[in-house]
Amino acid sequence: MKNIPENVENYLGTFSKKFDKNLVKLLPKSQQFSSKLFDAMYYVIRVGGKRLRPVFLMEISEILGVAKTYSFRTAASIEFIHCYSLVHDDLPAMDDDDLRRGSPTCHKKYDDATAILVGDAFQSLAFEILADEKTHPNPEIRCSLINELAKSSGSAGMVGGQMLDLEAEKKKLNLEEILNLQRLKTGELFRFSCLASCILSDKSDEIPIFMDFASKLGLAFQIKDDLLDVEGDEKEIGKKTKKDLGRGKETLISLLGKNNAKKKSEDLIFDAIKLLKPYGKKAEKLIDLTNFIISRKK
Ligand code: GRG
Repeated sequence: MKNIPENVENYLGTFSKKFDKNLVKLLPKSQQFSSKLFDAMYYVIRVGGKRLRPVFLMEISEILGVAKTYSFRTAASIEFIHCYSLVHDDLPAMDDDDLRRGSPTCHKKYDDATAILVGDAFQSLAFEILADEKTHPNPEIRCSLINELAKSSGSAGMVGGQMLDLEAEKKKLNLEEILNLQRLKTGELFRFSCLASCILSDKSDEIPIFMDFASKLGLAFQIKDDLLDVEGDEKEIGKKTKKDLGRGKETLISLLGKNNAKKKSEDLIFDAIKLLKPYGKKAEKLIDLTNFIISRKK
């Protein structure tokens, strides 16, 4: 395994340490606004996370020959959107969670209003980063990134998926409806991670391959997330488990059964990796990360 110290988990640990150090530098300076808001934004970043969307974006970008500064800034924008979604998702009006990434959720540590504003500020910051010419000198590329991130995270993307998820508490969904919900809520941000690398490299020929890769990756990630919710260790995962079960919500596990769901996730990862074969040795790290999506314990 070239360039991967010991195993993927170690590699991800090293990646996220370096990534977070630079991510913090993109936060606006606290002297310019409320220090409480800054502290809460900093808190959310500091409690960590696996940084999966950034690592996929940066690895695919490396394969496609994108400069690291460009891929890092774009990866930062997707992580800020992801962080905003988690902070808002944890609020009492949504999932009402006390624990995230093993630490008190933002609204528990601060308060609901601050958590709402943290999410809002992260969202604005993500687009501010993409609009800056440091992200790419070509304005058409920057515009395309902004457009795609808006679509992935908005009403026809993550926010739309979250709305369907909230509505799912009151009605039973069938498999097709669940797949659509998950594609929007979770899959869309993974789609952006893979698409953004193609946009940054200006290699539109690669888009169909990486869009196919992203849809398989996103669904496999979601199945694993559902499996962890059913059988994962609360302490290790760092958040409350068995929530969907408790609310009587249909999931891919309840509809497919645990074994079929597991098999489905393995098949998806197998097929996703097959798509990377043409990239040869250059894709070794990406293949390891793709396998990690279903081997992870949190
Ligand atoms: C509130 C607009 C809005 C959207 C919320 C992301 C989301 C939509 C809800 C989170 C609930 C959830 C558990 C979704 C399943 C997939 C998911 C996003 C899991 C968390 O992602 P990880 O495992 O988290 O990458 P870390 O903490 O590692 O960053």
